[in-house]
Amino acid sequence: MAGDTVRLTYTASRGLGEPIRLALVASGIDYTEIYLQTREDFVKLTEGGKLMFKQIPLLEIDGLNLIGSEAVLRYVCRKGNLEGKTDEEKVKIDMLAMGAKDMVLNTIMYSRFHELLISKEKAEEDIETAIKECRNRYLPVFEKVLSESKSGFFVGDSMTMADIMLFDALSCVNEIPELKAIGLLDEYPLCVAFIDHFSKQPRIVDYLASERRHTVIDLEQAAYASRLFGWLPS
Ligand SMILES: N[C@@H](CCC(=O)N[C@@H](CS)C(=O)NCC(=O)O)C(=O)O
Repeated sequence: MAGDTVRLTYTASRGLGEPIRLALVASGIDYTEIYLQTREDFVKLTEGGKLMFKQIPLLEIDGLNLIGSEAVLRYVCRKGNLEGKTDEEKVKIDMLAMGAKDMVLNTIMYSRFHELLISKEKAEEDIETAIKECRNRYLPVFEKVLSESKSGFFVGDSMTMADIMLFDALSCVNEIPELKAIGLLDEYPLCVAFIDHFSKQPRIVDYLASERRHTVIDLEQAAYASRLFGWLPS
């Protein structure tokens, strides 16, 4: 890799790559992207030795091949001073970031893959569970934390990794058609206001308006990822 180029390799979708992209943008770190397109692209990369566990995202930065989306995200957040100021802030950021990730990955994200690989009924069950989990476990907590915030950010007085993970997760709740149709996020006005606040932050505003910002996962993206990872034939 030439000079100090920072390079993210992932799919042309949000997925596990999106919080890393948002952290790079918020930190003012220029980066280039490689979108893997085919099964062959992925297999070739796994054989190249850069992926410790043969999984993406991969971030090439500072002469390192970083993998593990949370490890990568934390590395970037350390460079961008997005990791919180005190130990208490740091652990709150981690707790909220984990909650955000669980809300999306364990409930919403798999429904698109299940619809494709199992059945529409299974996907509908997933969405029902997602709605319950969002209402009973996650969104009231995020709303309460925001009600106690003086800055509009989740922790402390400036943007942190928690805001990045929460923006990614709340955007997903706001944009997945079945959740949007019932106005799920509208029940949590401070979460809605947070999306707006985060969207207007320097550099983020331009990123979100650019072609680099992908749409929320749909069946087409799930099929593309499934072919890439060998869950569906190419
Ligand atoms: N814990 C890892 C999981 C990475 C992961 O599951 N990546 C998927 C793409 S989103 C992948 O590479 N799957 C291919 C495979 O497991 O063979 C992380 O957070 O980066």
